[in-house]
Amino acid sequence: MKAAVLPAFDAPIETRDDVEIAPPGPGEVRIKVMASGVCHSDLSVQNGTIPLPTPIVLGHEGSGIVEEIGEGVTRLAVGDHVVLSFVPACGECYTCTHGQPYICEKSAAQAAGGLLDMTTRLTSGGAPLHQMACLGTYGQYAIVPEISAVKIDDDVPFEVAALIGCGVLTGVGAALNTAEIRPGDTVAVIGCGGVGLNVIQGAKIAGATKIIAVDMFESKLEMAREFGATDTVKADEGDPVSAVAALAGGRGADVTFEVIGLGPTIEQAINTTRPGGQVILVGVPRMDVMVNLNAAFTWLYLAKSIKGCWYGSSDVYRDVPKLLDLWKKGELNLEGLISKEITVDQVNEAFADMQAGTVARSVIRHQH
Ligand code: PAD
Ligand code: ZN
Repeated sequence: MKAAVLPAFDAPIETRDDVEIAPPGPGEVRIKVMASGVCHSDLSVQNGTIPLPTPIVLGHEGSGIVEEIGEGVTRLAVGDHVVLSFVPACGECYTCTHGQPYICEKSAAQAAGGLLDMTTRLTSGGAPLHQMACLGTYGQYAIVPEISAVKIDDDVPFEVAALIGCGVLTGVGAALNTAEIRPGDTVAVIGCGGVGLNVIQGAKIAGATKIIAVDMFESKLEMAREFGATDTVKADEGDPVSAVAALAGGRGADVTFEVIGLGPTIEQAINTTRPGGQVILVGVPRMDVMVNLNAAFTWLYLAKSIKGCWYGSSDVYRDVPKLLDLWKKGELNLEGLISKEITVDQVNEAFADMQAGTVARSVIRHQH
């Protein structure tokens, strides 16, 4: 089969035709991957921000059709259409049974670049090929754990379903699950890419009446307005912290989301939040990024709370149907996130477009 492969850290993506795929093992399913979004986290594997073993099939925002089921699979059947979840959620471990399936204990295996038993089902040129997030949606087919796929209705377009798998669950979930936004709140969103735009539309659904979008690119600020931002701040023109404060009654935002993953913008997010407000960290920083905070002022006298947001604090079995419902009612704009449909050979261009700020999302349509 054909797959876009990251051969080594910092190397360009290459399309390989010789990828062999093993049959699904117990608890696994074979997916015919139909569509995959290109997310910044894929690029972050290439540049070492998210360290994973190589060579690896990237892609963790996908949708497809179940083609074959392994022994003991009960949740899924051949022919089911699915959204792929970049965190497997077993429903049985300590964190799953404590309302935190987005950090399911089984997901720790993902760091090895394989499936739950830490081995991969892919080879290329006779050598093992890793799979990102137990998925690898830049491949035409994938073997994934049963607990990494959520059945959806057959009438949902695959490119829409793919985006749910990461950007929408993460961004909308950050606003609806991780944060506690109250009707009438002022919200700031720093970073308006594929994930940040979803934070913006989630904040609008949560009832925020002032949504301040911050980005380096005017093109992104325009998209932000389409997704519900009421005010915009161009990050490289003056100090974004005072610009947000001025728009937020001089006191700062009730809730600020950082959706980039850089030390300086994480500090900006903390400083643009009003005393007593919430800071939600969504962007994935490099492993060596440290934040130096004044303990007395940040937490104590100013009573700010800082929350990490992994996968929008989502329960995929609850939230995938919920988000699709919101989309069907016209409250979530998913088609508008798709700036470009591409083939699997065009991932390098999609990474370049993402960095140039010209796309919300590029979506790969696999040919079979
Ligand atoms: P993206 O590249 O589409 O968007 C990032 C945006 O940030 C772009 O619009 C940039 O112009 C903007 N930006 C960059 N630097 C600055 C700056 N200094 N000031 C203001 N704006 C700036 O990425 P994305 O939306 O796909 O992903 C965003 C982050 O979220 C990234 O770190 C990714 O790894 C992370 C992510 N987190 C989770 C999670 O579960 N927490 C899930 C998926 C993605
Ligand atoms: Zn992602």
